[in-house]
Amino acid sequence: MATTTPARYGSDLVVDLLRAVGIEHVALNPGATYRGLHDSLVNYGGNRAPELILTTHEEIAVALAHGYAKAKGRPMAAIVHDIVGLQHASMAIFNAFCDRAPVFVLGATGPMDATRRRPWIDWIHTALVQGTQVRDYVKLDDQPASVAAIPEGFLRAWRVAQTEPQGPVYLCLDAALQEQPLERPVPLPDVARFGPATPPHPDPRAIDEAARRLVEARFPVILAESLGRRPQATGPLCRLAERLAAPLVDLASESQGRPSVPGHHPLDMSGARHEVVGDADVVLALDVTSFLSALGETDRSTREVRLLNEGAHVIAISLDDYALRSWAHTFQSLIPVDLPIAADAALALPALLAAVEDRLTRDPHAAERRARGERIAARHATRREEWRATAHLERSLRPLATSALAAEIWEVIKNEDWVLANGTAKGWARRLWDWQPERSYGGSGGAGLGYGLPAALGVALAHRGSGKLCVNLQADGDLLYVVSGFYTAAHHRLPLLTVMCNNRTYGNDEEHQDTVAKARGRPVENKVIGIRIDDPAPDFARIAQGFGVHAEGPIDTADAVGPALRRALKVVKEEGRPALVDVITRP
Ligand SMILES: Cc1ncc(C[n+]2csc(CCOP(=O)(O)OP(=O)(O)O)c2C)c(N)n1
Repeated sequence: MATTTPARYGSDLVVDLLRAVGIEHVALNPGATYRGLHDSLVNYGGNRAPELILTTHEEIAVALAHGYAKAKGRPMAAIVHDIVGLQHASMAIFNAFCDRAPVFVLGATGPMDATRRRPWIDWIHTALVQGTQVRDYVKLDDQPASVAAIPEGFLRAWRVAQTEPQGPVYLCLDAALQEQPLERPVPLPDVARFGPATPPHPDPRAIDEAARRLVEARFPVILAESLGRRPQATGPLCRLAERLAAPLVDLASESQGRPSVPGHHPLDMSGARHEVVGDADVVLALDVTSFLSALGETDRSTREVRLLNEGAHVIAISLDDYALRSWAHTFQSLIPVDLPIAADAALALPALLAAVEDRLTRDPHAAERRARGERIAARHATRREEWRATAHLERSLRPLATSALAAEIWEVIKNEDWVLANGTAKGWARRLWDWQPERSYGGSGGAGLGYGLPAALGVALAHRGSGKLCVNLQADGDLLYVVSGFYTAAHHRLPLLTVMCNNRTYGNDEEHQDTVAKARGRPVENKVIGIRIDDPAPDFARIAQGFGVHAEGPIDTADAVGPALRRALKVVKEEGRPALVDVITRP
């Protein structure tokens, strides 16, 4: 039912709307273009539901809302000041776009009515149209031109952000409209009637054909990349693989997707694509965009891609075709797909599983299938054994190997109700921990650095009070873009355990400079110039302490990690405060 708002100003109405749709938190960095909204949130809304979360950079505000959306399964809002705040926010908006995370970005502009502008600043900070700055990587941008039009613009953006395929939206609020006194009450629509549409299910005929292909296949392989956007997909995914005796390859850790394959599953062959993809005659790709990474191998020095398998019949289930944009080529390489199915892959899985099970009630290849499953399981077990042995062998290295660090962390957290808010310690968390995909939120999506800490803070905010232990495996280079996120962590008492995987370098680039030097026959030792983060090495423990965060380090032996982590864990669990342990790892 529509209600009438007691709001007195345009920006009060925005608070009513935020509250009506259930947005609990608003991350912000202040700015005069939304002073009206800021006042309304504090003095009209009482700074409760939504509560302000103060960040020191707009990139942090948006990345925090990004992490929150993934952990909570619903959007929070970030408010960014006019042109300049939006420019700072744009990197994080791009990440959220690539990650298909529903982030509700509210912005503001100096009055579009030029007679209402203050000299200088309101002019240089006003654009026509501000949303064009991020239009290529939001699902929708809008700028209501009257107070009466605000509810419609707001609710459309709210709905669009959450409709699959999800993504960030940008709603720009004119400063003059925010500050406009309301002459008469503005009716507030019944927001329950503006929810997102149900996601698309697959065509049953296509599912039946996919089941036929998979059941008749000599060696079917299942690839997943961002399927973990819906944690409920993991159950049917595993059952499908078991029925087919098909290896499961989770591409998430290689490509910043959302994990969906449990690490202990006997058919898990993630990280060993090359061992199975080449033999496949049918490939089932679930929510996969990086087809070339999935089906090919890239030569680091020449950039040449060699396809591991050109003949396999490809069945692809995703909503990618509904998420196309022309500007950034996030759609990636066009590869032949024999059976493309436009549907939410997680929703398609139960139907596909049922169709496969139906066909397998009369399976002439049951014995062969069983033998294949056993072969894959044996290989899976060997790989896990090798990883454990590597971590054990590397334990004495100083500074630490990432394998040994991941093993030490696991010893401390394994009995906790943990979630991994960011990072994987170069994949070692997946290899050594009891890896349950629903406990992990994947990467930035857009590979834009400056994501880890703020997104992890969003995850910690989403889980605050739930008893879950939020862990952030933090790279140093990524952190240095957004290190002031520690202020937000301490100020809002966000219980996050950050462990630095501090290799004191931009490791990925060091590898590239190594590759180029070798290919060109130039001095490899120069690969560290303009790359290493040392001389002086930032002291992350002191930096974090300076923001009011419990911190220890630098630590460079495996033996010292456990005790420091236990002390940090106590701070996080018992005091509900953030803590950091800075561990130096091998470049
Ligand atoms: C905003 C942004 N700037 C630069 C890059 C290029 N880049 C990709 S990986 C990387 C190094 C990252 O270093 P760090 O976060 O310490 O992780 P490491 O590779 O050492 O594990 C850089 C600079 C990027 N992806 N995003």
